[in-house]
Amino acid sequence: MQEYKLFINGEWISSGSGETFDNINPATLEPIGKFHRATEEDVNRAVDSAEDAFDSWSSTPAPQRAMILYRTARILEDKKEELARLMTQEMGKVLSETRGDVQEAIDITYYAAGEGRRLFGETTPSELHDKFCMTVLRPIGVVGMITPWNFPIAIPSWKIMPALVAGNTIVFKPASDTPLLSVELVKILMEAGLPPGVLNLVMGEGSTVGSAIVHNRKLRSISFTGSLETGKWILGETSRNMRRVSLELGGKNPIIVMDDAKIDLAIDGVTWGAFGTTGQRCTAASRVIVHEKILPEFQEKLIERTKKLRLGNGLDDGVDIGPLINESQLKKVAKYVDIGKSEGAKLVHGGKAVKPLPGHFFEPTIFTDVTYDMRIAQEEIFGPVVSLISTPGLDDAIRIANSVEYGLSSSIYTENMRNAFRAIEKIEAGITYVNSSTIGAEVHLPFGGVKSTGNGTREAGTTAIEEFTEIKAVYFDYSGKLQKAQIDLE
Ligand code: UN1
Repeated sequence: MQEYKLFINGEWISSGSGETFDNINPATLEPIGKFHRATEEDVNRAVDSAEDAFDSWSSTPAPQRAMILYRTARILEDKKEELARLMTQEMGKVLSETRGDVQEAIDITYYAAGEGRRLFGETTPSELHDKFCMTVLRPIGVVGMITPWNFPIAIPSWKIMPALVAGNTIVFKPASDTPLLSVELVKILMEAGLPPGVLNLVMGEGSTVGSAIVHNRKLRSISFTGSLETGKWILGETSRNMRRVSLELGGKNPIIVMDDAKIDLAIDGVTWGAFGTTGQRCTAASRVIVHEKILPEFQEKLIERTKKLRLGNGLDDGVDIGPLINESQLKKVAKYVDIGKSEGAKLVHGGKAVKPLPGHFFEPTIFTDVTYDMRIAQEEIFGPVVSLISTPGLDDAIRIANSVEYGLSSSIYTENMRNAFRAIEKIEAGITYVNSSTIGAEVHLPFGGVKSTGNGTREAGTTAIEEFTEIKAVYFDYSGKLQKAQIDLE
């Protein structure tokens, strides 16, 4: 079986312990490769190599850094199909979605490359004579990145590309369920001309490798996408040594369907939002808050549509839903189905693990008669389980939408402008869609959420650069004499 090593200081090297872990295809349970498991010393070596590379990389003019990203984007385009196929084998989601994942990486790479000629600061008059004020952006330094398995190339690219164009150097740990696409991404960046040491790849579990990243004080910033539990742990651990932390955590994203909505359009959106990526997106639609007047019709149509979805290997034509990523996710989803039943929700479709292939498949599952406070309507399941909640009207629907700990994505289906704008104004979330599902964020808009979804940062969009730069205020006095701000005012 093929072995994949760590990438430190421009070289593929074996882990210090020589240990490896297997990467398994979640549909077939066939092994994909052996990946080197980094030790704490390996992580520290990666950080030192990024630190050594920082001076030269951060001094390279940003438009020249950007040229490497333009080349990267073009290679990603050439390899889109190959990468998508590898991703389906590694992660399980269907080919049309893995193509989308690679496209998202291409999009953010071009977008970040464009920022190379746009790292704008501000200029402003001084309150004093013969003095000029401005802001400039500086890179943060060596940054650590820890990424999830559900978007194996898009999410690493959201972080890596803006960080690189801004002049940072990187230590990057992908999820241990999907390290292959990260290896491929690193190879592509190197082929595009990234100097050694600028990007270092360490692989392995969060409890060891992730922890070594979080505890290495030379890292000036940690960017993490993953679970709320791990996010809280990272914040706690880093609070003792004052570092920047950006967290993108969970979601319990609602779709409100009003009685004036186009029902078939809403059914399309709910099916895609709840069962796309087998429900394994932080933006997945897991609660559908439906106006009571249309609930019976909506429910019937949703069940009818869901029955048509085919589970299987994401590489095969006609398959709509791939497997869950691993055994522990399968158990978690099954546990939540039991919780839903015991809370008194009505299971009207799905609810079981199935075996079209040896892997971790779970039927798309619909619960009705769900109340807003049940655990299945409050906690992130990260699987193909959707809860239908009845509502008498918009104010109540918005209250339910806001009743959870998270606030990432949200959506409303309505033909009434007033309802739409009220939802935009009142729903507590980082993203609100009108008449489309909760998933499908585009890279040139900020991505992130409120409440426990994060700590206030946003990725992508113009905020992508904010996440990876520091602002310096510059005062340039050309008066030739001491001038005191706030005092020498006339
Ligand atoms: C995630 O689930 O962590 O908007 C990211 C979307 C995708 C990104 C999802 N573009 O669903």
